[in-house]
Amino acid sequence: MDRGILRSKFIGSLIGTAIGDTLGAFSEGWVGVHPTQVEFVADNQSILCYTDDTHMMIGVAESLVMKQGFDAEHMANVFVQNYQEEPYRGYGPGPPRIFKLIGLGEPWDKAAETIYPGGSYGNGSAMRIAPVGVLYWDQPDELFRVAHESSRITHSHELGKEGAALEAHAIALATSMDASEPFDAKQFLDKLGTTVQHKVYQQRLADMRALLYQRDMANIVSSLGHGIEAFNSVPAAIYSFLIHPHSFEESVLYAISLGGDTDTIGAMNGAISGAYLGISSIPQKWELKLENREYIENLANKLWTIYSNRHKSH
Ligand code: AR6
Ligand code: MG
Repeated sequence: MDRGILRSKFIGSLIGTAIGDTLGAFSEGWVGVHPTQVEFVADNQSILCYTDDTHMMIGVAESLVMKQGFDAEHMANVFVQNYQEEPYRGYGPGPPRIFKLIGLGEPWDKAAETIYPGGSYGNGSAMRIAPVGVLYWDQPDELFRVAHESSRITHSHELGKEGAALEAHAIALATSMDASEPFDAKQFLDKLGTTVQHKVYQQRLADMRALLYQRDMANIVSSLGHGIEAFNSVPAAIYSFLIHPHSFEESVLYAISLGGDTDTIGAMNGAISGAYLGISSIPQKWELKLENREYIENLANKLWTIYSNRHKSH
């Protein structure tokens, strides 16, 4: 693939996460939201401020860049430090409790197991996974290992880890594909299906396939969910991309219109759509208003450099 296009996909996925997050932030918890409402709110803001979804995605990227790859303990400490600096970002209930324990000296791989039976299956580890999805898009073993292990820091439940891995896989696939070629949603689902382990996610993939032909919104929400749990939000984000592969704007607005955990479904959708279509697909009217846009773009470029160096040495 052309290197310029590939680099643009790295940037598109990180900025896409942030745009989906900022656009969906005001309607979190709503039953549904009309796309024109989302546009209206965005048009009337001078800065599009992001929430914990993007803040944690930044933490993932910062750690990958500083360590030139994945180091779980380092990433955990970056999360803790970022949270201490900006605790007002709207974090879910679990992570701040884990960060406190790690701050008190609890090992990174033990703290997450102390909250919720079996650990958390919230969507908090899938929403931040874009840097992993692009950096390891062509290394499936590393992609899945790092998705699972990075999830474990805060979301150690099997369903939490698998949600992060499914979202990472969708981002990696989107990165690998040439957006000028015809898009085949069924093939995309087939590929995702090859790595999905748990029955809950297998069922969601089957539901997505059936819903490609029957696009009733109430049915989509009742089958795929729009909640805070990974299995009730990652599928909605992927599905919204599958039925709008050629437009970042339509894809993200649709994902948010499903209601529920709108910022997170928007962020996870934006990560996939941005990875498929590249940064140029993201409307300037939003991109230019994004809080800390240059910083996020810099992180994407640094991930790109790590990726490029890895390929030079082979
Ligand atoms: N058993 C029962 N409920 C659970 C379990 C479990 N094992 N795991 C999670 N939940 P959390 P997050 C429920 O706290 O994933 C921000 O607003 C439980 O109700 O780990 O980081 C972002 O925008 C728990 O409170 O947080 C995202 O929308 C909830 O799932 C969201 O928060 C979330 O899990 C991310 O939250
Ligand atoms: Mg959310």
